[in-house]
Amino acid sequence: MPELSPTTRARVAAALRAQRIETASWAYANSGTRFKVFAQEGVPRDPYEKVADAAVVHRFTGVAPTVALHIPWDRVNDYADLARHAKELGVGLGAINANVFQDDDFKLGSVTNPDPGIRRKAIDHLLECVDVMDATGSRDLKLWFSDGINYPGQDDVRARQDRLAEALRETYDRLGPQQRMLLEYKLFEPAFYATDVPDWGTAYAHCLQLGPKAQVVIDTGHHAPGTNIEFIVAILLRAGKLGGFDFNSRFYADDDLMVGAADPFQLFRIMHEIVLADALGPASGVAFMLDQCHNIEPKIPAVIRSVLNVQEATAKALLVDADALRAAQDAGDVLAANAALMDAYHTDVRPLLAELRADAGLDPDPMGAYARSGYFEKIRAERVGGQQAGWGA
Ligand code: LRH
Ligand code: MN
Repeated sequence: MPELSPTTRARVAAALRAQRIETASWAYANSGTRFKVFAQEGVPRDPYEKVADAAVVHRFTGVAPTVALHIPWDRVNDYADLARHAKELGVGLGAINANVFQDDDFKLGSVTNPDPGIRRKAIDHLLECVDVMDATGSRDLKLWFSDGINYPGQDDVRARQDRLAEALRETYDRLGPQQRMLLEYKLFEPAFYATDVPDWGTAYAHCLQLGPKAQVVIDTGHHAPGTNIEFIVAILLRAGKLGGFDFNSRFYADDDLMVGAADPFQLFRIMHEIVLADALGPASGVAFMLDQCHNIEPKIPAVIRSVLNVQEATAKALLVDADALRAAQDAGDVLAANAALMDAYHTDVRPLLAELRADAGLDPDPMGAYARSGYFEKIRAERVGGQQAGWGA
Protein backbone atom coordinates (compact mmCIF):
# COMPACT_ATOMS: atom_id res chain seq x y z
CA MET A 1 0.00 0.00 0.00
CA PRO A 2 1.47 3.41 -0.97
CA GLU A 3 2.68 5.36 2.09
CA LEU A 4 -0.26 7.52 3.24
CA SER A 5 0.40 11.13 4.16
CA PRO A 6 -0.24 11.73 7.89
CA THR A 7 -3.32 13.85 7.06
CA THR A 8 -4.76 11.20 4.75
CA ARG A 9 -4.11 8.48 7.31
CA ALA A 10 -5.73 10.58 10.05
CA ARG A 11 -8.77 11.33 7.87
CA VAL A 12 -9.22 7.68 6.86
CA ALA A 13 -8.64 6.41 10.40
CA ALA A 14 -11.20 8.82 11.87
CA ALA A 15 -13.84 7.86 9.31
CA LEU A 16 -13.28 4.13 9.83
CA ARG A 17 -13.35 4.45 13.61
CA ALA A 18 -16.73 6.26 13.33
CA GLN A 19 -18.22 3.60 11.01
CA ARG A 20 -21.27 1.80 12.40
CA ILE A 21 -22.63 -1.43 10.92
CA GLU A 22 -25.84 -2.95 12.30
CA THR A 23 -26.10 -6.72 12.28
CA ALA A 24 -29.34 -8.70 11.92
CA SER A 25 -30.74 -10.92 14.68
CA TRP A 26 -32.02 -13.40 12.08
CA ALA A 27 -28.53 -13.91 10.65
CA TYR A 28 -27.58 -15.74 13.87
CA ALA A 29 -30.57 -18.09 13.56
CA ASN A 30 -31.18 -21.04 11.29
CA SER A 31 -32.10 -20.11 7.72
CA GLY A 32 -32.28 -21.77 4.36
CA THR A 33 -34.20 -22.02 1.17
CA ARG A 34 -37.48 -23.66 0.22
CA PHE A 35 -35.48 -26.82 -0.31
CA LYS A 36 -33.87 -27.11 3.11
CA VAL A 37 -33.00 -25.30 6.32
CA PHE A 38 -29.76 -26.83 7.67
CA ALA A 39 -29.72 -26.50 11.45
CA GLN A 40 -26.37 -25.68 13.03
CA GLU A 41 -24.94 -26.38 16.50
CA GLY A 42 -24.88 -23.50 18.95
CA VAL A 43 -27.64 -21.54 17.22
CA PRO A 44 -29.56 -19.16 19.53
CA ARG A 45 -32.90 -20.29 20.94
CA ASP A 46 -34.22 -16.80 21.79
CA PRO A 47 -33.58 -13.06 21.20
CA TYR A 48 -31.38 -12.88 24.30
CA GLU A 49 -28.96 -15.41 22.80
CA LYS A 50 -29.12 -13.65 19.40
CA VAL A 51 -28.18 -10.37 21.08
CA ALA A 52 -25.32 -12.15 22.89
CA ASP A 53 -23.94 -13.33 19.52
CA ALA A 54 -24.29 -9.82 18.08
CA ALA A 55 -22.31 -8.51 21.06
CA VAL A 56 -19.50 -10.92 20.22
CA VAL A 57 -19.33 -9.55 16.67
CA HIS A 58 -19.02 -6.05 18.12
CA ARG A 59 -16.42 -7.22 20.67
CA PHE A 60 -14.11 -8.42 17.88
CA THR A 61 -14.82 -5.78 15.20
CA GLY A 62 -15.52 -2.67 17.30
CA VAL A 63 -17.90 -1.26 14.65
CA ALA A 64 -21.13 -3.29 15.06
CA PRO A 65 -22.74 -1.74 18.19
CA THR A 66 -26.38 -2.43 17.29
CA VAL A 67 -28.52 -5.40 16.23
CA ALA A 68 -31.76 -5.18 14.27
CA LEU A 69 -34.80 -7.14 15.48
CA HIS A 70 -37.57 -8.81 13.53
CA ILE A 71 -41.09 -9.07 14.96
CA PRO A 72 -42.46 -11.64 15.78
CA TRP A 73 -39.23 -13.67 15.41
CA ASP A 74 -37.76 -11.56 18.27
CA ARG A 75 -40.98 -11.04 20.29
CA VAL A 76 -40.31 -11.03 24.06
CA ASN A 77 -42.46 -10.25 27.09
CA ASP A 78 -40.27 -7.33 28.18
CA TYR A 79 -38.48 -5.38 25.42
CA ALA A 80 -37.01 -2.94 27.93
CA ASP A 81 -35.40 -5.92 29.67
CA LEU A 82 -34.00 -7.14 26.34
CA ALA A 83 -32.60 -3.64 25.77
CA ARG A 84 -31.01 -3.76 29.25
CA HIS A 85 -29.53 -7.18 28.45
CA ALA A 86 -28.08 -5.76 25.22
CA LYS A 87 -26.64 -2.74 27.03
CA GLU A 88 -24.96 -4.98 29.61
CA LEU A 89 -23.29 -6.80 26.71
CA GLY A 90 -22.16 -3.53 25.09
CA VAL A 91 -24.65 -3.32 22.23
CA GLY A 92 -27.96 -1.61 21.47
CA LEU A 93 -31.19 -2.66 19.76
CA GLY A 94 -31.47 -1.22 16.27
CA ALA A 95 -34.10 -1.17 13.56
CA ILE A 96 -37.39 -2.92 14.22
CA ASN A 97 -38.45 -5.01 11.21
CA ALA A 98 -42.14 -5.66 10.76
CA ASN A 99 -43.30 -8.99 9.36
CA VAL A 100 -46.49 -9.08 7.35
CA PHE A 101 -45.25 -11.86 5.05
CA GLN A 102 -45.82 -15.07 7.02
CA ASP A 103 -49.44 -15.01 8.16
CA ASP A 104 -51.93 -17.17 6.22
CA ASP A 105 -54.27 -14.17 6.04
CA PHE A 106 -51.70 -12.28 3.97
CA LYS A 107 -51.74 -14.70 1.00
CA LEU A 108 -53.29 -12.09 -1.29
CA GLY A 109 -51.52 -9.23 0.42
CA SER A 110 -51.16 -7.58 3.78
CA VAL A 111 -51.72 -3.79 3.70
CA THR A 112 -52.75 -4.09 0.03
CA ASN A 113 -55.18 -6.98 0.53
CA PRO A 114 -58.62 -6.49 -1.07
CA ASP A 115 -60.18 -7.41 2.31
CA PRO A 116 -60.31 -4.35 4.66
CA GLY A 117 -60.31 -6.61 7.72
CA ILE A 118 -57.03 -8.17 6.67
CA ARG A 119 -55.57 -4.72 5.93
CA ARG A 120 -56.56 -3.67 9.44
CA LYS A 121 -54.75 -6.70 10.87
CA ALA A 122 -51.61 -5.83 8.91
CA ILE A 123 -51.66 -2.18 9.96
CA ASP A 124 -52.15 -3.19 13.59
CA HIS A 125 -48.93 -5.19 13.34
CA LEU A 126 -47.07 -2.18 11.96
CA LEU A 127 -48.41 -0.10 14.85
CA GLU A 128 -47.37 -2.85 17.31
CA CYS A 129 -43.84 -2.54 15.93
CA VAL A 130 -43.83 1.19 16.75
CA ASP A 131 -44.85 0.25 20.31
CA VAL A 132 -41.82 -2.06 20.34
CA MET A 133 -39.62 0.85 19.18
CA ASP A 134 -40.92 2.92 22.08
CA ALA A 135 -39.83 0.13 24.46
CA THR A 136 -36.44 -0.59 22.87
CA GLY A 137 -35.55 3.02 22.10
CA SER A 138 -35.12 2.17 18.43
CA ARG A 139 -35.18 5.00 15.86
CA ASP A 140 -36.09 3.01 12.75
CA LEU A 141 -39.15 1.04 11.70
CA LYS A 142 -38.13 -1.00 8.66
CA LEU A 143 -40.94 -2.03 6.37
CA TRP A 144 -40.65 -4.65 3.65
CA PHE A 145 -43.87 -5.85 2.03
CA SER A 146 -43.97 -9.20 0.22
CA ASP A 147 -47.26 -7.92 -1.21
CA GLY A 148 -47.79 -8.48 -4.92
CA ILE A 149 -49.68 -10.50 -7.49
CA ASN A 150 -48.73 -13.56 -9.53
CA TYR A 151 -50.96 -13.20 -12.57
CA PRO A 152 -52.13 -10.25 -14.68
CA GLY A 153 -55.63 -9.24 -13.61
CA GLN A 154 -55.34 -10.87 -10.19
CA ASP A 155 -55.94 -7.46 -8.60
CA ASP A 156 -56.00 -3.74 -9.47
CA VAL A 157 -52.45 -2.40 -9.35
CA ARG A 158 -53.48 1.21 -8.63
CA ALA A 159 -56.05 0.21 -6.01
CA ARG A 160 -53.31 -1.72 -4.20
CA GLN A 161 -51.12 1.41 -4.25
CA ASP A 162 -53.98 3.39 -2.68
CA ARG A 163 -54.31 0.79 0.07
CA LEU A 164 -50.54 0.78 0.63
CA ALA A 165 -50.46 4.59 0.85
CA GLU A 166 -53.31 4.57 3.39
CA ALA A 167 -51.51 2.03 5.61
CA LEU A 168 -48.21 3.90 5.38
CA ARG A 169 -49.92 7.17 6.25
CA GLU A 170 -51.56 5.75 9.40
CA THR A 171 -48.24 4.20 10.49
CA TYR A 172 -46.27 7.35 9.66
CA ASP A 173 -48.62 9.46 11.77
CA ARG A 174 -48.02 7.11 14.73
CA LEU A 175 -44.23 7.67 14.65
CA GLY A 176 -42.65 9.66 17.46
CA PRO A 177 -40.60 12.81 16.76
CA GLN A 178 -37.24 10.96 16.69
CA GLN A 179 -38.56 7.90 14.89
CA ARG A 180 -38.34 7.09 11.16
CA MET A 181 -39.93 4.75 8.71
CA LEU A 182 -37.57 3.00 6.28
CA LEU A 183 -39.39 1.59 3.23
CA GLU A 184 -37.66 -1.31 1.50
CA TYR A 185 -38.33 -2.32 -2.11
CA LYS A 186 -37.79 -5.65 -3.86
CA LEU A 187 -38.23 -6.54 -7.54
CA PHE A 188 -39.86 -9.94 -7.04
CA GLU A 189 -40.31 -12.99 -4.72
CA PRO A 190 -42.53 -14.13 -3.28
CA ALA A 191 -44.68 -12.36 -5.88
CA PHE A 192 -43.79 -13.34 -9.41
CA TYR A 193 -45.79 -10.95 -11.66
CA ALA A 194 -45.96 -7.58 -9.87
CA THR A 195 -44.63 -6.58 -6.44
CA ASP A 196 -46.34 -3.55 -4.87
CA VAL A 197 -43.02 -1.93 -3.84
CA PRO A 198 -40.72 -3.30 -6.59
CA ASP A 199 -38.18 -0.56 -7.08
CA TRP A 200 -36.58 2.57 -5.67
CA GLY A 201 -38.90 4.83 -7.64
CA THR A 202 -42.05 3.39 -6.07
CA ALA A 203 -40.53 3.50 -2.58
CA TYR A 204 -39.29 7.06 -3.18
CA ALA A 205 -42.71 8.23 -4.40
CA HIS A 206 -44.43 6.89 -1.28
CA CYS A 207 -41.75 8.36 1.03
CA LEU A 208 -42.00 11.73 -0.68
CA GLN A 209 -45.78 11.71 -0.18
CA LEU A 210 -45.44 10.69 3.49
CA GLY A 211 -42.91 13.26 4.70
CA PRO A 212 -39.40 13.75 6.13
CA LYS A 213 -39.54 10.78 8.52
CA ALA A 214 -39.99 8.36 5.59
CA GLN A 215 -36.83 7.18 3.86
CA VAL A 216 -35.88 4.47 1.35
CA VAL A 217 -33.85 1.35 2.19
CA ILE A 218 -31.67 -0.22 -0.50
CA ASP A 219 -31.35 -3.98 -0.08
CA THR A 220 -28.47 -4.84 -2.40
CA GLY A 221 -30.09 -8.16 -3.32
CA HIS A 222 -33.41 -6.72 -4.46
CA HIS A 223 -32.65 -5.49 -7.99
CA ALA A 224 -32.81 -6.88 -11.48
CA PRO A 225 -29.45 -8.30 -12.59
CA GLY A 226 -27.25 -5.55 -14.05
CA THR A 227 -28.89 -2.75 -12.06
CA ASN A 228 -26.47 0.10 -11.30
CA ILE A 229 -27.14 0.24 -7.56
CA GLU A 230 -24.62 3.02 -6.84
CA PHE A 231 -26.57 5.22 -9.27
CA ILE A 232 -29.66 4.71 -7.07
CA VAL A 233 -27.51 5.52 -4.03
CA ALA A 234 -26.38 8.81 -5.62
CA ILE A 235 -29.92 9.77 -6.63
CA LEU A 236 -31.47 9.04 -3.21
CA LEU A 237 -28.62 10.81 -1.38
CA ARG A 238 -29.11 13.85 -3.62
CA ALA A 239 -32.82 13.79 -2.77
CA GLY A 240 -32.13 13.37 0.94
CA LYS A 241 -34.16 10.16 0.92
CA LEU A 242 -31.56 7.44 1.52
CA GLY A 243 -32.43 5.96 4.91
CA GLY A 244 -30.14 2.98 4.76
CA PHE A 245 -28.91 -0.27 3.35
CA ASP A 246 -29.67 -3.93 3.81
CA PHE A 247 -26.24 -5.17 2.81
CA ASN A 248 -25.73 -8.64 1.36
CA SER A 249 -24.58 -9.98 -1.99
CA ARG A 250 -25.87 -12.25 -4.71
CA PHE A 251 -24.89 -13.98 -7.93
CA TYR A 252 -28.45 -14.40 -9.19
CA ALA A 253 -31.51 -13.29 -7.13
CA ASP A 254 -32.10 -12.43 -3.46
CA ASP A 255 -29.38 -14.85 -2.40
CA ASP A 256 -28.63 -13.00 0.89
CA LEU A 257 -24.97 -14.02 0.79
CA MET A 258 -22.22 -12.21 2.70
CA VAL A 259 -21.93 -8.61 1.57
CA GLY A 260 -18.99 -8.11 -0.75
CA ALA A 261 -18.63 -11.85 -1.35
CA ALA A 262 -20.21 -11.95 -4.80
CA ASP A 263 -19.24 -8.48 -6.04
CA PRO A 264 -16.69 -6.58 -3.91
CA PHE A 265 -16.21 -4.02 -6.70
CA GLN A 266 -19.93 -3.13 -6.56
CA LEU A 267 -19.70 -2.66 -2.79
CA PHE A 268 -16.69 -0.37 -3.34
CA ARG A 269 -18.61 1.68 -5.93
CA ILE A 270 -21.53 2.01 -3.49
CA MET A 271 -19.24 3.15 -0.66
CA HIS A 272 -17.53 5.55 -3.08
CA GLU A 273 -20.86 7.34 -3.62
CA ILE A 274 -21.39 7.37 0.16
CA VAL A 275 -17.94 8.89 0.79
CA LEU A 276 -18.37 11.42 -2.04
CA ALA A 277 -21.60 12.60 -0.39
CA ASP A 278 -19.93 12.62 3.05
CA ALA A 279 -22.70 10.22 4.19
CA LEU A 280 -20.55 7.65 5.99
CA GLY A 281 -20.80 8.96 9.54
CA PRO A 282 -23.74 8.31 11.92
CA ALA A 283 -24.74 11.98 11.56
CA SER A 284 -25.71 11.34 7.92
CA GLY A 285 -28.70 9.32 9.06
CA VAL A 286 -27.84 6.51 6.65
CA ALA A 287 -28.23 3.18 8.46
CA PHE A 288 -25.69 0.59 7.32
CA MET A 289 -27.36 -2.74 8.15
CA LEU A 290 -26.58 -6.33 7.21
CA ASP A 291 -29.48 -8.50 6.00
CA GLN A 292 -28.05 -11.92 5.31
CA CYS A 293 -28.72 -15.64 5.76
CA HIS A 294 -25.86 -17.99 6.52
CA ASN A 295 -27.46 -21.19 5.31
CA ILE A 296 -24.32 -23.39 5.21
CA GLU A 297 -21.50 -21.33 6.73
CA PRO A 298 -20.92 -20.80 10.50
CA LYS A 299 -23.00 -17.78 11.39
CA ILE A 300 -20.98 -15.58 13.76
CA PRO A 301 -17.76 -15.82 11.69
CA ALA A 302 -19.83 -15.07 8.57
CA VAL A 303 -21.17 -11.89 10.17
CA ILE A 304 -17.66 -10.89 11.31
CA ARG A 305 -16.37 -11.51 7.77
CA SER A 306 -19.21 -9.39 6.39
CA VAL A 307 -18.39 -6.48 8.70
CA LEU A 308 -14.75 -6.70 7.59
CA ASN A 309 -15.85 -6.69 3.93
CA VAL A 310 -17.76 -3.44 4.48
CA GLN A 311 -14.78 -1.95 6.33
CA GLU A 312 -12.42 -2.91 3.47
CA ALA A 313 -14.70 -1.46 0.77
CA THR A 314 -15.07 1.70 2.86
CA ALA A 315 -11.32 2.07 3.41
CA LYS A 316 -10.70 1.74 -0.35
CA ALA A 317 -13.39 4.35 -1.05
CA LEU A 318 -11.78 6.69 1.49
CA LEU A 319 -8.47 6.32 -0.37
CA VAL A 320 -9.80 7.65 -3.66
CA ASP A 321 -7.72 10.73 -4.47
CA ALA A 322 -10.65 13.13 -4.68
CA ASP A 323 -8.61 16.01 -6.12
CA ALA A 324 -7.07 13.86 -8.87
CA LEU A 325 -10.51 12.44 -9.63
CA ARG A 326 -12.14 15.86 -9.80
CA ALA A 327 -9.31 17.26 -11.97
CA ALA A 328 -9.54 14.36 -14.42
CA GLN A 329 -13.35 14.61 -14.56
CA ASP A 330 -13.21 18.36 -15.19
CA ALA A 331 -10.58 17.79 -17.89
CA GLY A 332 -12.68 15.09 -19.52
CA ASP A 333 -9.78 12.70 -19.01
CA VAL A 334 -11.84 9.52 -18.91
CA LEU A 335 -8.97 7.12 -18.32
CA ALA A 336 -7.35 9.19 -15.58
CA ALA A 337 -10.69 9.56 -13.83
CA ASN A 338 -11.34 5.83 -13.97
CA ALA A 339 -7.77 5.17 -12.85
CA ALA A 340 -8.28 7.35 -9.76
CA LEU A 341 -11.00 4.96 -8.65
CA MET A 342 -9.24 1.76 -9.73
CA ASP A 343 -6.01 2.70 -7.95
CA ALA A 344 -7.94 2.99 -4.69
CA TYR A 345 -9.88 -0.19 -5.39
CA HIS A 346 -6.70 -2.16 -6.05
CA THR A 347 -5.12 -0.93 -2.82
CA ASP A 348 -4.73 -3.65 -0.19
CA VAL A 349 -6.20 -1.90 2.85
CA ARG A 350 -6.02 -4.89 5.17
CA PRO A 351 -2.71 -3.85 6.79
CA LEU A 352 -4.14 -0.37 7.50
CA LEU A 353 -7.29 -1.86 9.05
CA ALA A 354 -5.21 -4.25 11.15
CA GLU A 355 -3.16 -1.31 12.44
CA LEU A 356 -6.29 0.68 13.25
CA ARG A 357 -7.74 -2.25 15.18
CA ALA A 358 -4.53 -2.57 17.16
CA ASP A 359 -4.62 1.20 17.84
CA ALA A 360 -8.17 0.70 19.13
CA GLY A 361 -7.05 -2.11 21.42
CA LEU A 362 -8.67 -4.77 19.23
CA ASP A 363 -7.06 -7.91 17.85
CA PRO A 364 -5.85 -6.98 14.33
CA ASP A 365 -7.36 -10.27 13.06
CA PRO A 366 -11.01 -10.47 14.24
CA MET A 367 -11.70 -13.77 12.47
CA GLY A 368 -8.69 -15.39 14.13
CA ALA A 369 -9.50 -13.80 17.47
CA TYR A 370 -13.05 -15.17 17.38
CA ALA A 371 -11.80 -18.66 16.46
CA ARG A 372 -9.32 -18.57 19.36
CA SER A 373 -11.93 -17.16 21.81
CA GLY A 374 -13.65 -20.50 22.48
CA TYR A 375 -17.02 -18.72 22.20
CA PHE A 376 -18.34 -21.25 19.65
CA GLU A 377 -17.32 -24.18 21.82
CA LYS A 378 -19.07 -22.44 24.76
CA ILE A 379 -22.41 -21.88 22.98
CA ARG A 380 -22.31 -25.33 21.36
CA ALA A 381 -22.05 -26.85 24.84
CA GLU A 382 -24.59 -24.53 26.47
CA ARG A 383 -27.28 -24.32 23.79
CA VAL A 384 -28.55 -27.84 23.97
CA GLY A 385 -32.27 -28.50 24.01
CA GLY A 386 -35.00 -25.99 23.46
CA GLN A 387 -36.13 -24.76 20.04
CA GLN A 388 -33.42 -23.28 17.83
CA ALA A 389 -34.43 -19.90 16.40
CA GLY A 390 -35.25 -19.61 12.72
CA TRP A 391 -37.65 -17.90 10.37
CA GLY A 392 -40.55 -19.75 11.90
CA ALA A 393 -42.05 -20.04 8.43
C1 LRH B 1 -36.89 -9.46 2.33
C2 LRH B 1 -35.87 -8.96 3.32
C3 LRH B 1 -36.40 -7.99 4.34
C4 LRH B 1 -36.48 -8.74 5.63
C5 LRH B 1 -36.22 -10.13 5.26
C6 LRH B 1 -35.54 -10.89 6.33
O1 LRH B 1 -36.28 -10.24 1.34
O2 LRH B 1 -34.78 -8.46 2.64
O3 LRH B 1 -35.49 -6.97 4.59
O4 LRH B 1 -37.56 -8.51 6.35
O5 LRH B 1 -35.45 -10.07 4.09
MN1 MN C 1 -33.73 -6.76 3.33
